[in-house]
Amino acid sequence: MKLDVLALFPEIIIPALQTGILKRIQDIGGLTINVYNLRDWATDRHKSVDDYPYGGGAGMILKPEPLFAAVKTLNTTSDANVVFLTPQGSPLTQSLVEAMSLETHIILICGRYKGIDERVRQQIVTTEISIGDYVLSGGEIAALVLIDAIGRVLPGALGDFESAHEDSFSQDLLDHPHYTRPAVYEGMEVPQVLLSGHHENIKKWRQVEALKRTAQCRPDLLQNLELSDEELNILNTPKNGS
Ligand code: 9D3
Repeated sequence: MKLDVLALFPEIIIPALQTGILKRIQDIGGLTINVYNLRDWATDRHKSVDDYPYGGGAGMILKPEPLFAAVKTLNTTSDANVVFLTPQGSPLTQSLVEAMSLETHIILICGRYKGIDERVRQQIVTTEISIGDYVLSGGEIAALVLIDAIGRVLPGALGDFESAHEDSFSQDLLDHPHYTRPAVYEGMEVPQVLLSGHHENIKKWRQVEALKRTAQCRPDLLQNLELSDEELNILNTPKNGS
């Protein structure tokens, strides 16, 4: 996959791409990322990328010329998915991340100021994405969130140990609790079942704990699931309600 990023503050994005899983997936050739400064496509002698809004009001708007020119340069085969990170976009979800991870060329446009000229949205942008209902100061950090989420699902990004661990059950639920040594820390004990070596019981315990935790912390996630009779039973058992 090739990812081209257009930003006014590329320095926010670049260092994060040199670490961890994002570095690994680029090193093994699964992902090529180029981060460009939109100002490089500014046409006037002041290198301006923004201007006042027609009709008045506070804040500046990204001018159309640099964005049209940049996308024309980058979208050489004119088949890229041109994604605009914006508060008005579709909410980012793991299924959207997985769908995007199958694409071959994505161009990410990071907004700044009040927004971009509407003609860019209409003529160039194919997908608009928001990372959640809160206000950021620009699209760069949102782009980084999207790149990180896509990068880690690409083939080879996760080591065998990390990826094989995701069994089919844990997909739509929150994670179960985790423990490591020591078995007793300041009087607080690790649940006995985890020390038992009884793999079937451990699997069952984790399933119950994941369900309990999801019901407690994110009941909205359970609304969208078809729970089995066994799972409903677990949730309706009073001792699990706490
Ligand atoms: C006055 C209306 N504001 C919208 C709430 C204008 C505005 C504020 C902040 C327009 C853009 C921004 C900068 N935000 C992003 O570029 C952004 C974003 C976000 O703020 N929240 C969640 N997802 C995203 S993706 C890009």
